[in-house]
Amino acid sequence: MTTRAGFVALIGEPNAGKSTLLNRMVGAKVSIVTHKVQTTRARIRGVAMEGESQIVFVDTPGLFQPRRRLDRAMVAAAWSGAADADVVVLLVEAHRGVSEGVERILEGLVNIGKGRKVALAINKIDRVEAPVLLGLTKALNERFDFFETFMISAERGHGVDALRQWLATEVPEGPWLYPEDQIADLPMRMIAAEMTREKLTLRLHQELPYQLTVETENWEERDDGSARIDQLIYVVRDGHKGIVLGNKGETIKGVSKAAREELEEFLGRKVHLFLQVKVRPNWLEESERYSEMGLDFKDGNT
Ligand SMILES: Nc1nc2c(ncn2[C@@H]2O[C@H](COP(=O)(O)OP(=O)(O)O)[C@@H](O)[C@H]2O)c(=O)[nH]1
Ligand SMILES: [Mg+2]
Repeated sequence: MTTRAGFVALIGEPNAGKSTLLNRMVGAKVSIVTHKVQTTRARIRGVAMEGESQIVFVDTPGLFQPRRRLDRAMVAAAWSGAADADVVVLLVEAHRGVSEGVERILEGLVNIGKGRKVALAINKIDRVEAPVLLGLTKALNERFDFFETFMISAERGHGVDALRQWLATEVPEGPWLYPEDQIADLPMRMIAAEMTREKLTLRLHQELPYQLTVETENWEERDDGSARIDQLIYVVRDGHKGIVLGNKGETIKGVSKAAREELEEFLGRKVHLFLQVKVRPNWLEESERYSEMGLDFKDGNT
């Protein structure tokens, strides 16, 4: 029996549905998802098995025109995720079509795509009528020589099996890269921090979610089988701290409860979650914060 294993990078504009697709492929929520752009900050790997093939999906931050240091580091992580992969899947939103952002990614793909299979996945097909899909498939394939085109709904699961089956035949022959039962290669403390960041992102508005970060400070296994997890939320301003806490602490309480419930489900045991908010005006310029997120600080240099 020949086994196969390889890396598949999911790239696309922010909000294209990359993290949703990764979670569906893996069958568990390893990458956080919100309706806001730039939710994913680091490269997150999720492992899926298909027959004798092990497909390691690499979720990447969205590709967009970066402005801040964090943006630049995120975009660099996304492109290098693609450059390291055996197969690249570009996700394009069916209802948005060939946007300016997609045009720019196609230009970037010309370099990355050499000697590498690049497939197109038109996502969110649940949002458009069939004729739109045909036009879009044609338009995109005229601009780039895609190996295959798939039409999917990452959220509803349409077309996802066909994509996974195709990928299983495209990853190179070789031994599996991870134990069969492993679904992600992100440290648990980072997954836990991401869960809290997701809940914050869902509850806070405008720029605030982009100007905060969450780190797991302490993780203690207790004798009764539960875990005590302490996390720090870094914000850049005093005013932000007040907003994160909310009136009478309502906001942080809601965040803490939602994050704890999700963690308990993920871990299958009881969790005591303690959140603390700290004002740290310069965290976006601190290299340690980047390494905590799995990003390269230097990539943010101009
Ligand atoms: N209608 C629809 N929405 C989707 C689909 N896939 C993802 N989404 C939504 O698109 C938003 C962005 O998804 P996410 O996976 O975070 O995108 P990412 O930024 O590319 O990782 C979320 O609100 C998802 O629920 C889909 O197939 N159909
Ligand atoms: Mg994402």
